[in-house]
Amino acid sequence: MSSIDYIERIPNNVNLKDNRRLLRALEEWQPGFLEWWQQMGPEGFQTKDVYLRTAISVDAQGWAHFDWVRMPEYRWGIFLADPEPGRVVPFGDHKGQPAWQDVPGEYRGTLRRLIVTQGDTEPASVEQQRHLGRTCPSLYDLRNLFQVNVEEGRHLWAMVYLLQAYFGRDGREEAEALLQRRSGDRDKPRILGAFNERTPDWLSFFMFSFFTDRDGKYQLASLAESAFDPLSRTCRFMLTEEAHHMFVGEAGVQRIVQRSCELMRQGSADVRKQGAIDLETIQRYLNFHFSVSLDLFGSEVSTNAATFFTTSVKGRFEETKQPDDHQLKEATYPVPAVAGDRVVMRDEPALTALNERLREDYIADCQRGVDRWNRVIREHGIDVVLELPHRGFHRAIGLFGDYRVSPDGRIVTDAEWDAKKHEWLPTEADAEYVRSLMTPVVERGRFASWIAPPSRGINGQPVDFEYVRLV
Ligand code: BYC
Ligand code: FE
Ligand code: FE
Repeated sequence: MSSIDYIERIPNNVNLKDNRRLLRALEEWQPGFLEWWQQMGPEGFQTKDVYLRTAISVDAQGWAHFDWVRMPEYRWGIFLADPEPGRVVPFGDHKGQPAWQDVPGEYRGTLRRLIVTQGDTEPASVEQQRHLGRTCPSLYDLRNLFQVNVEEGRHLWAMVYLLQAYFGRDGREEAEALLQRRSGDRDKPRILGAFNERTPDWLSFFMFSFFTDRDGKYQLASLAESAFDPLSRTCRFMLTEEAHHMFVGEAGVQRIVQRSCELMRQGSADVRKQGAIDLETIQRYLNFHFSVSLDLFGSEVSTNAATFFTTSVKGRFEETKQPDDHQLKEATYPVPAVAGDRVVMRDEPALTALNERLREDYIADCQRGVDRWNRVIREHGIDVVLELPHRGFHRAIGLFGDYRVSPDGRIVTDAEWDAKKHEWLPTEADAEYVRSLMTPVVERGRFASWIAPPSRGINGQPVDFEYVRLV
């Protein structure tokens, strides 16, 4: 492919056409990306036209341009939010200094590692979701899945752009390695735990988009505060796309809840008999996805987190709105600790407690979504409440990784855990039942038995629009 075509193919606002070195690096990387997409991207449907949103610029008109596209021809672009003139570093040791337009030598390793960790999650999620198209509950949902997938692909481009543009040879090697690791692979797994779990069915997919993409929101928001301005601007633009991913998750679960509630209100004692998913099973899936997503925030007490903040590399959620000195050298923050068989709170230096603080912001945001699901249940006159389990429940990373914690926050014995875990986490029988529902529905305007239709379509189109052209 000639470089002229290439520039036109990659919508960007980073002046790619005048940066020959970067252009060459991306040209070398792109075939590997496309090969990865063919191999590990959505299974089937690669030759079908999908009604997709493509970002072609960052302004209000351009960032959500809708059209019919075959996924391998999606124009994965590179966009940074507009620069804030005179931006200064908002926190840490470099607070008040001009934001960095390049990577300071002493923080190269730290920044590279954060960017690689972020970048690794993007293709991982595409890999996890690659089989789902075959069992879609509707054309509308199929399109939403593919929208999320191509945008996660673009998020990989966003991180690869930073690696290629600012990290020289190391950056090129990391960009290559991002295409080599594979979700769930024994020898070359993805970096973070949740991204090596399977996403075998659509209930898992919606839970993942609600809980795990929301980790993306909080991590990206923290990185958007970074002194390294290109990272900050990249993340700010990614956040606009992230909102749709969380919408897909929240609305998906809500429609499943709604369907079950409708059947219950009609007098069905066992909604499984009518091909819907019972609220108990939904609660167990929620417990699983919430807990593995909590692990993504790292340990309660983390010197890594303190270093990221002190060096002005990674801030807090809404850093500039925090009413403090943005350096936190003397401050403390309560974090959970275990005393006997109880979870208590203990003050730690605020700097080392930053992971926990971000996790708390995240939990509060999750709770708001769960409240909206519960409103649907209540409106059907049903006396059930979905609940987030205690943050110590089913954790692998940090303090709670060493304990068994019940959903209501008690430290329990192995015996109690073994006796109750079937009530708390999806069982093999749950998974099998949910799997049994996963038969594709691809007629326009039709929806699977276990999910209610959405209240409206995408981009003002009707719900029965032909979102994916299968013929
Ligand atoms: N799994 O001090 P600690 C998204 C490692 S999601 C495996 O507790 P730290 C998306 C850790 O690396 C957003 N390993 O943690 C969503 C460290 O290793 P070393 C992704 C883990 O470093 C859906 C050691 O344990 N973005 O965008 O303070 C679809 C001790 O770590 C895990 C980011 O994560 C784990 N869960 O914080 C698509 C942002 N947790 O140093 C996309 C960038 C920890 O001993 N990453 N470890 O070798 C970060 O900010 C940090 O790396 C973390 C960990 C918050 C993840
Ligand atoms: Fe993403
Ligand atoms: Fe996402």
